[in-house]
Amino acid sequence: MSVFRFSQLDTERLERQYEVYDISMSEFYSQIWNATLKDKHHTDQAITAKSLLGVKHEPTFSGVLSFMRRKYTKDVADADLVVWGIPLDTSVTNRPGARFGPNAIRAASAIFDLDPQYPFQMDLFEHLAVADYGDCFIHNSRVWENPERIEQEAAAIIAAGSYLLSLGGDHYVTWPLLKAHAERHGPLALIQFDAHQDTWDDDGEQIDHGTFVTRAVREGIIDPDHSIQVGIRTHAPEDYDIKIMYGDEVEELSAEEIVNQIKARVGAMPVYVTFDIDCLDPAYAPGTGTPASGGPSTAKMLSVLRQLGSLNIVGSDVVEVAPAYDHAQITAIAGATVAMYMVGLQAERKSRS
Ligand SMILES: [Mn+2]
Repeated sequence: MSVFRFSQLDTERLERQYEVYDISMSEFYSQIWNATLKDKHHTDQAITAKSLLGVKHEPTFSGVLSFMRRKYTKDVADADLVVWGIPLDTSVTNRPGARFGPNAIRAASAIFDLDPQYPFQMDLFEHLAVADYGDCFIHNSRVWENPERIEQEAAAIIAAGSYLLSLGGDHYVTWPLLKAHAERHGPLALIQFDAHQDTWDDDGEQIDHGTFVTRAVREGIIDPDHSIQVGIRTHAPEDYDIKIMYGDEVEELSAEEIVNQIKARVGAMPVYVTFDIDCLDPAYAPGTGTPASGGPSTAKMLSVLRQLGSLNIVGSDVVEVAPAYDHAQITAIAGATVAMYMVGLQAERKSRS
């Protein structure tokens, strides 16, 4: 029987601090179920949780939805990792709707219940304190004010020492996020999972979801020599010497071979990971603004992501989930799983430190 370690079970019934203990899966389930069944207040932990640590269990089909039942709070002084929604979708070229992405991802993340999360085989929140910071205020008409608001609020979260995991929104949001991260870490390597290069021309003022890479290169925010794009299925006029792994290469290579190329490119630099959900084939992510056929499967890209833990990842985002075009939450679940993996990599890093 496999044995998992749990601690800090944050329930009313198990309120006292648990010693770290080793129990079997069946013991664990019976303990937490017994506690849950006896406690009629054991719901809505997005607002009732007392700690940012510990696995949170409640029925997957009910309750206030935060990302993975993390506590909603603006007080993130003690948070190792902050999840933040940026519901901006005014810069798409085709289908709008990614403003509903953050809450679609939160809703889909309810399926990550009390289990030790596959494939990490651990309670991701045993040592990693994670808060859901809610959403950035996005003005629907004073749209020119939104970029600075995103950048300033992101910078404040990062300055407090937290790892920031942002949920888009369209891919414009990565631009102010990259700037905020570079303020703290200096020039960054970029790993971009995407069907599109996002290297279209930009006059420096437009708010566009296809130009963040252009701006980041021109302003020295990212180092092209250490940056890589994975899954590209379109041609933009510029590549800025960023390494491109096209969709057909990604199809031919194994996940391990893709990982080796990513690691060789990034090296020891601080790296930002942006995951545009349209990197995945529309079969795996129909609910997005600019779908492109010929992309990889969710399984393959998760396998790649899983193997990036040795890199110095300093921030990340998941963008372009647009639930109005989704079916059966396929895309939202994929987005939530990508985000969960990003949390998992940081949980492993915290455990190692
Ligand atoms: Mn993109």
